[in-house]
Amino acid sequence: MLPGAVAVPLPEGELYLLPRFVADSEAAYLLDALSTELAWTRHRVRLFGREHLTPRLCAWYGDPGARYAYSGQALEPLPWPPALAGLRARLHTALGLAFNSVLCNLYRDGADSMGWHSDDEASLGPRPVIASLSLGATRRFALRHRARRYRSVTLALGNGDLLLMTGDTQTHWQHAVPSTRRPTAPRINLTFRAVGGAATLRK
Ligand SMILES: O=C(O)CCC(=O)C(=O)O
Ligand SMILES: [Mn+2]
Repeated sequence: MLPGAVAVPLPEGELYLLPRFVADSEAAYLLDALSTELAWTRHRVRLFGREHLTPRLCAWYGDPGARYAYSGQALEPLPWPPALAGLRARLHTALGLAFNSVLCNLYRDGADSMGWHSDDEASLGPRPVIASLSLGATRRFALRHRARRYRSVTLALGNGDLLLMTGDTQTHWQHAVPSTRRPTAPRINLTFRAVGGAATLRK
């Protein structure tokens, strides 16, 4: 078992939560630093044949060549800034996970969101391991089974929490971060990925 991980029961999927993987004060510092230092932009995505801008800000970092095919477009990664390189190294040391890229999402307030999707791009391999680190405001993270055979699952992801999605999760489940009308402070989520499918989970 991964040190500090809580298994979240998910039929036909595999989900682990590591609450406060990053301590409060460091998470607050990272939120601040990454908010200003990363190259935030709204990505263009293709949904049902139409182009949209993401309802949040995004940035894509990684090793050279870790190109990410994302909703109809291929993104070339920017080189690792020190703060993201440090987190990637920590995931490797603490959990034995080797990632070559990270998709960063900035939810400026409750109106920013992420629609239903699975991270099932071919470039991530068949049973990808995705490590998702949350910084800042707590937001609802919802999962629904694609064939609707099981009840939806909702988690509250708070400052410093790390969520690992692996096994068949991306094959059978979709996830989303819904918008909310409640006054909501900014949140950054970093989803570390292995383009080429290299990360394995040590249990
Ligand atoms: O913000 C989150 O917690 C989810 C992000 C996500 O699903 C993604 O980047 O693919
Ligand atoms: Mn996702």
